Amino acid sequence: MMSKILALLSVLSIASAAPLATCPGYRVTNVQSGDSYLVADLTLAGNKCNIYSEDITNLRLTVEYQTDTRLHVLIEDREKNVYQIQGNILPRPTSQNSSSQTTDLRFSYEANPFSFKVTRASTGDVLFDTSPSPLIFETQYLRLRTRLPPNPNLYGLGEHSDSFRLPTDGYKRTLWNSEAPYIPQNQNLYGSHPVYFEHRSGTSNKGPATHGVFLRSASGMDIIIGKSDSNEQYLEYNTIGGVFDFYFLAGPSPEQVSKQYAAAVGLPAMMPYWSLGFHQCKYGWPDLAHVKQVVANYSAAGIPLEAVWDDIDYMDNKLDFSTDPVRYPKDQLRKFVDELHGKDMRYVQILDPGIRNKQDYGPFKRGADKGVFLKAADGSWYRGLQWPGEVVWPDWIAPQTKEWWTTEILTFYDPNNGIDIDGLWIDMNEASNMCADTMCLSSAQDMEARSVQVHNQTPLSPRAPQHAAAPGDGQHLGLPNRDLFTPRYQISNHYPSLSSRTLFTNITNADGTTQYDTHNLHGLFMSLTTRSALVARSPTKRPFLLTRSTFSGSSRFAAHWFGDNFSSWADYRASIRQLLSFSAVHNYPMVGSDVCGFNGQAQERMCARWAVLGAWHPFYRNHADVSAPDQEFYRWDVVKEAARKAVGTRYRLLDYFYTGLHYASTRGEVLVKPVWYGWPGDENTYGIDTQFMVGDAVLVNPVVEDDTQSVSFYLPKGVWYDFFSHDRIDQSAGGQTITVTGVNWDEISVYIRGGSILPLRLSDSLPSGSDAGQAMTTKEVRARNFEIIVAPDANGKASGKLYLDDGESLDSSGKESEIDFSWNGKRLEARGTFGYETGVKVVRVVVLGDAERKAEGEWGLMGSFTVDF
Ligand SMILES: *[C@@H]1O[C@H](CO)[C@@H](O)[C@H](O)[C@H]1NC(C)=O
Ligand SMILES: *[C@@H]1O[C@H](CO)[C@@H](O)[C@H](O)[C@H]1NC(C)=O
Ligand SMILES: *[C@@H]1O[C@H](CO)[C@@H](O)[C@H](O)[C@H]1NC(C)=O
Ligand SMILES: CC(=O)N[C@H]1CO[C@H](CO)[C@@H](O)[C@@H]1O
Repeated sequence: MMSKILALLSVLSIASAAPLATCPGYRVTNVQSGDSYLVADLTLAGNKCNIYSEDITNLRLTVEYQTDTRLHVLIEDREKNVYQIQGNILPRPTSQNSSSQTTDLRFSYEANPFSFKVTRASTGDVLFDTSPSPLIFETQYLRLRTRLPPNPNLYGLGEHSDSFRLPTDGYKRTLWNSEAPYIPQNQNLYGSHPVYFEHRSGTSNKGPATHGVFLRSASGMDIIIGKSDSNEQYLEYNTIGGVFDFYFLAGPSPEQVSKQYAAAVGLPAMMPYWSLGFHQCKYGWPDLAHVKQVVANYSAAGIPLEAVWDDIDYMDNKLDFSTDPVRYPKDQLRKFVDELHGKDMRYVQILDPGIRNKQDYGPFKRGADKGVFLKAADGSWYRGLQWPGEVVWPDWIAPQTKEWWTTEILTFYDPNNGIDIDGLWIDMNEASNMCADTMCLSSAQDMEARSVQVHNQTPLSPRAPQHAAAPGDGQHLGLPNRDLFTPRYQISNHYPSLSSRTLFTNITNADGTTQYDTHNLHGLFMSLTTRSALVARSPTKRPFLLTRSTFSGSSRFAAHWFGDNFSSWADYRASIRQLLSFSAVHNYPMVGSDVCGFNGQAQERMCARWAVLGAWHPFYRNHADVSAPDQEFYRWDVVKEAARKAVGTRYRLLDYFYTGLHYASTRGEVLVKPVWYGWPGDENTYGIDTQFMVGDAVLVNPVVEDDTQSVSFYLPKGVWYDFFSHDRIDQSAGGQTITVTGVNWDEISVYIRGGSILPLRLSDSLPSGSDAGQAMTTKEVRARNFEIIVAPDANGKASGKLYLDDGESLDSSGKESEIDFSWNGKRLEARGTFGYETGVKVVRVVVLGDAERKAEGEWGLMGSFTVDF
């Protein structure tokens, strides 16, 4: 009896008693440095503390002054066995060998115990300082803490639905990609973006400055922001693997940090022009006849509908690459898509990663023949549960998977005899597994409810996974001999364990890495593979792809929506916070929420407000769950009117959005930004997450309270013009909170910032001179003439830009126009390059002000021009 109790006690002491502070840390030896780098050995400075696993004795430190604004600090195991993200999925930023004498970010260290600081040379500000506690680097637990100034302004670390500026005490961000119905706050959601921006307001002799910290790690982790017992502010990384691979980004302006982050993880993909149109989708449309009615009813309501989306309803028994023979017969679906194309409309379908494992199912059979699916240890396919029933999952890392997936896409979506889609939507790619527990044992009810075939075997095999490469080969494939299923440090996943509702973390990938290390990259790998299949299908066209699960760098391949939210005012507000985090911090411009909410019943006024708000998000799609009532905009009078006006306004601004996307995809500029990006010295702006800027010219202030018609918002310093009435507000003396009342359900407060020039499409003007009325498709928008809105600043000056191309070519080089407008108080000048051939003209110039001025005429967009007032 006694001995048993003792044994139990000793187990407990390993698990919880050893205080983290007793860990010895590391000491620095063998330092070598040059003007642009420093390398050193780190060696455990005492006895192993083995808190959650085993301390790694020998580490290597590499510091690179990569550019004048990017500092790389890598702490890795000397043997290079610990997993690091594959370079082909997220290429490493390379060093330009900047000089440590000229960069703004300086690295310094303490040798024993090792800690380091990153200091901004120009101000002496310490940006990162790991001295509060010793570095812990174990086989399955890593910890690093940095000291921060009190109550720092921190942003990012998504995907989450929390406040845009993160809480600073008792706050934990868990990064572990997961299906997350109802996008709960304070929990891990579908994607992982281990990057934060910190903004400092400056002091009387130092200006405001922002910097960024990107941890290039796909490991599951908890990032804790809090205050120590001695009330010292900190941010602490607790990961279950990987290495500490930091990129520090100097800014100093927030927009510069965004650009530096884009340079580190890759620029977002340029989107086709049409994808800025309005999209409608619904899970649960019963049949094709119903979908046709939706299209007809939008048309009858006079609301422009650009793209129709089909959720899994179109599939035969929810199988990828199939159509339901009764409800969506293939020949009729083909005819429907042709009809849509005839009306210049678009069609998008969903695909899921789970592949039904049935011998007579072609995609499975062909995949199995090529060996593309993840395997259990005994060599059988690793199985789980998804919409079609029992499924297997592609190993996106296996080279033959790309070939197989591309062939399936080329065949099923062959324009000549298949479904001629315009884009694809990939879902459930966290990956989501519907088994209620890790062993798939208590799933019978789940499955019955979904009327899928019962699966009565555990999807596992008993033997341990085999590494494709031998341990100790120094290839970053992951340490051998870890507990890949139940690591002792448990991150705060919102499901009970790491493997709950996803793929088992002890599954081995084709290259020898394991799901334990690559889990957070599943959506990224699937996005890369699917995008490349779309390019193979239409080699000269820009693909359109939407993904649910993301990681840093996913915007190179796909757009993103914020997942399965709720039809509530709370989630209407959450969409703004998510928009800001993704667009401004996560380098993700093409994003939006399910407008009017995915789950639950949309209420008329809320849906009207959301229809209007959604029109100011880059990606604009109404979508709802099978369990939710229909919520197409035309179903309520108030919403119908709101949507008609909102889409009309959006379509006038479509080239403004498109220009923003172009510069996001070529220069890393930020399309949607928080107010503080424009006023980094104004502390009133730092916490704002109910307003946003689209580009530099437009401030959007939606009504955010439930069921009200008034809104209070902050109007920062400057001259402003109401977008709709053109009324001028002079706020030059300083920012102020403004209250606007009587905002109808179809209205929204939008201001143009003084100093901007906005090119807008005219709804009623064609080059032929005839009046065409509201453009119903983006193709019609592209045929409309422009008016140029000049909004002078306090000095009477303004500038702006316009980018034009054919809207769909993958490579537009030589066929683009990049036009810079400037206004000096008397003359508008348009200069730039004019490679895009267009008959569309500027037919009106409006100079805003207390006395508005207008010039009408015809100015072509194939060369420079001036307009004098
Ligand atoms: C930077 O220095 C390294 C090491 O000397 C060298 O291999 C690399 O080519 C250099 N890179 C550039 C961009 O000069
Ligand atoms: C379309 O409108 C017609 C006429 O109002 C209505 O009967 C029908 O139910 C609507 N269908 C859909 C799918 O909205
Ligand atoms: C993964 O871990 C579970 C739980 O211990 C175990 O049942 C299973 O056999 C393991 N699978 C592999 C492939 O090692
Ligand atoms: C971000 C947010 O407010 N999410 C909410 C979505 O809806 C569910 C259910 O109503 C809430 O639990 C979440 O908090």
